[in-house]
Amino acid sequence: MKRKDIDNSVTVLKNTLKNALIVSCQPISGGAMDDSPYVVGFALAALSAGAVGLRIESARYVAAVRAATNAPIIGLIKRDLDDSPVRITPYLDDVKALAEAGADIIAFDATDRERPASVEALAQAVRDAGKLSMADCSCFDDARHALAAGVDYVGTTMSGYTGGPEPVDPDIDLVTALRQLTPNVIAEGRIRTIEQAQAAARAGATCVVVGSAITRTEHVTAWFRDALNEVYSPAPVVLAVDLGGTKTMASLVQAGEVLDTVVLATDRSGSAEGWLAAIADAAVAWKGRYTAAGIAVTGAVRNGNWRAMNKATLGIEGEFPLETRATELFGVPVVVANDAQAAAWGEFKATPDRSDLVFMTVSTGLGGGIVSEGRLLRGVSGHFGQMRGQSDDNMPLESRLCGPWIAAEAKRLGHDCEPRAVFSAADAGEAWAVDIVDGVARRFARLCCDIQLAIDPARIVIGGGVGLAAGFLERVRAEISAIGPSTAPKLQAATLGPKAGIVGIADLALTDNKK
Ligand code: ADP
Ligand code: BMX
Repeated sequence: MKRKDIDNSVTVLKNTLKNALIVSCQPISGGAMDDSPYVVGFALAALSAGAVGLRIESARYVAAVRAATNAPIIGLIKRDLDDSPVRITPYLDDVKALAEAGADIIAFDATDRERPASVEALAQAVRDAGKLSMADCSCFDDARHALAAGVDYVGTTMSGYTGGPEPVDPDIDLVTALRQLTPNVIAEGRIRTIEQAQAAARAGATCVVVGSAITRTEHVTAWFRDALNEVYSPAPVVLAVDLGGTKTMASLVQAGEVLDTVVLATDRSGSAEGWLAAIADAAVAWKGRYTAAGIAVTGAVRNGNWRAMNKATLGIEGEFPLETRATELFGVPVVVANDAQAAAWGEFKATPDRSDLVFMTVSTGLGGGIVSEGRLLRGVSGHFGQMRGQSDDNMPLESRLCGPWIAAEAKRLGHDCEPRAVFSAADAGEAWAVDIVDGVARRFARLCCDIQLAIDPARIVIGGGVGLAAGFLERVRAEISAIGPSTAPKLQAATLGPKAGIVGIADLALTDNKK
């Protein structure tokens, strides 16, 4: 074709795609629809109902669809490479194959990641083949880079797919952002509903690509199946309790979601029977709504029995038959566990990260839990606050690390206040408070480094009233870097905050049948 004819056909193509619906016809690899007749069928059905363009994966399917229609085709090739996370049209030869198969526009991954061919080289290869290019971007910077390399369209296709949990909703904000760079923005990725497609168009997309919601029968079927399951067989509701040395939380939890919560002060002069009665009282309005209960408690739990490791944290007398008494009281099957172990499990289940973790709560006492190779360790494991260190006074570490010590130390220095106020004073730079808080942070940092040496977890997750107090983690990190990098753990604040124990014990209540 002559230059002028090419320019004309590009203008016609760009005008055709303006304000258009493009349907992506990509069967699930190896699925029942993964064959040319189905792909062609979906493509022709979509075109017959008003789609203007198609997005088609693989040279084979592009050729098959091209033989059946003259409609614009965005072609791409997906590959799973060993040495690069880039999947969409990674090679220059892929561009050639798609052009020869009849694609009008060639889409490729334009993310800033390890890749076999650069964005510049791919954009040039598409131009050399006389086709238009679509850069599948994950963010604003990808698009800016791709446009500088001369691409014709930028798409939001890769947003949410370059790390971290996959979002559910489309990235409409990215459409808006890319419009600052060019009018040639294609909205693509997780557009499942009519409203989402309209939102993308309103945000300024020149055209909108819809895939799974139209052409992946397996996905759409699963959406409906899951929605119906919620009605026909809803997840069980659990009464979840987290009984600590200072406060007691009781919640109704369903599928990891906390539906309702009450918080009471733990009566430190009370008894196990009294604490259970207070919980039953607080939860009386929920009777009939839950079918199982999980009770996480400060102290050691073995074979359903409960006892104190440190009576200063909570004075549980002797060995209390917690599981038996709670089952009688609540009238449903009950699972019991240590509070910090339950929180470790809650944190493990809260994110898709399956790496080993140690959880530590710095609260009335200092408790902990270990999840190793997907399994929660039980017994007294994780009771780091009970370790004695190398001091000669035989005091457990927690006796100089937690809320009660902070309050006692403040009082000794003439400041009769709660730990929360000590933290505020430290933030305001009051020397006495800085000394207390930094001392706690230093001792806790040493403990974290020792745990790293003992277990080498991928992460140490911190919770508890003191652990989550504003500025505490930063101080601990500073102390850790002073100790040295070779033992430095990766510290994270609990994703679930103070609800880690509640969510964890709710899950254990349904899944834990070994005691
Ligand atoms: P429990 O030990 O009952 O599980 P918490 O995790 O709330 O309860 O820990 C209670 C301890 O944490 C108390 O000593 C309390 O004073 C202290 N604490 C609670 N909130 C804060 C805060 N925002 N800043 C500092 N200390 C706090
Ligand atoms: C203590 C110990 C642990 C508990 C931890 C945190 C008792 C009563 N408790 O080390 O079992 O996990 O405190 O408990 O011996 P909390 O009350 O501070 O949340």
